[in-house]
Amino acid sequence: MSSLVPRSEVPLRVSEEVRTALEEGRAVVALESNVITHGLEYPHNVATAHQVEDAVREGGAVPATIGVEDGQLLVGMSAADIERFGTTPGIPKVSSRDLPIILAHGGRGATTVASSLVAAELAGLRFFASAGIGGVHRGAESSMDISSDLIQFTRSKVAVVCAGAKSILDLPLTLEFLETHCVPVISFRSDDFPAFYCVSSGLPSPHRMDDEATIARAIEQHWALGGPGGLLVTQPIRAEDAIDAREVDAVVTRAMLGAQKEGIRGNALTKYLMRAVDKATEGRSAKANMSVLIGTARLAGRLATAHARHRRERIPH
Ligand code: PSU
Ligand code: MN
Repeated sequence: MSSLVPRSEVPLRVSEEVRTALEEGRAVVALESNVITHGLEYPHNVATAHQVEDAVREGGAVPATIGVEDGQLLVGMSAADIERFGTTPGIPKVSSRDLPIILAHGGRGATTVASSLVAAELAGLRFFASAGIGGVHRGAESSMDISSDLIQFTRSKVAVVCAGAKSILDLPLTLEFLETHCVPVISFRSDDFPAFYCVSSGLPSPHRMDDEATIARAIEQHWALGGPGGLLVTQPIRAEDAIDAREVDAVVTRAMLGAQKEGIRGNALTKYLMRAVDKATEGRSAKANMSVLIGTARLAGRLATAHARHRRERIPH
């Protein structure tokens, strides 16, 4: 269907491999590029981006890393694209509302969860994997800092697999927001909502499911019921790679004060807080980061595969 609908004004460049997979009804998983430019340092960023793509393949799906270059939305960045993004300083973080501007300028940008979902949906992708999503920030009662990732979940029909969100955010408020906006949250083989570095945020998850086929059915039902947006599927970090929750909490609380003093706010805050946690936990957070990215990518690959199978079985050739 998508090839018959003219997407005239959107400069979308879908890689050969991704296009073929979609045409054949095979599973594809979208990935963001902001984590390459802003989440990790070179050369870990590039190495990790490849490991994440490999993990999607292990799950049985085709990876599609998303970014913006020459005013085009890239869906399925090549190894050369990833290397360029990973080594070029100053590539801006581009969220949903920045997309039209960067496309009009013919520019380049690293996509966040939100803007990656926009591109993924346009290309016909149904799955996306990320380590941690943006959410409601601590102190949002006065700063009103709520990531557009959450808004985009209500708009893009893409299932998002993640390890929850970092406790740099207000996780209870993030869950409240998702409930208010009718975004289903399913935790894979866990009773708790995870907190990125930590197996549990201490908050119960709204729903638990233990097998991929049931989750694939729930995703399909969400859309069959007319759900206009996505769902969140969480998987916690492996226990052996986790960092103690009290330790992360203490660091974040200190970093929040630092940010206040230095006047860091808005879209620079996420990176500032993440760097503070990285510094305070030394090598452990980088290791945890990789573990989370790879784990969620692999699960997203498996879920996308289960979902593609579910669709094939329902729609006879
Ligand atoms: N949380 C993480 N790691 C990240 C981000 C969030 O644990 O890399 C990035 C993602 O790209 C996410 C974005 O989409 O930050 C959210 O930024 P903001 O809060 O400014 O919307
Ligand atoms: Mn923000």
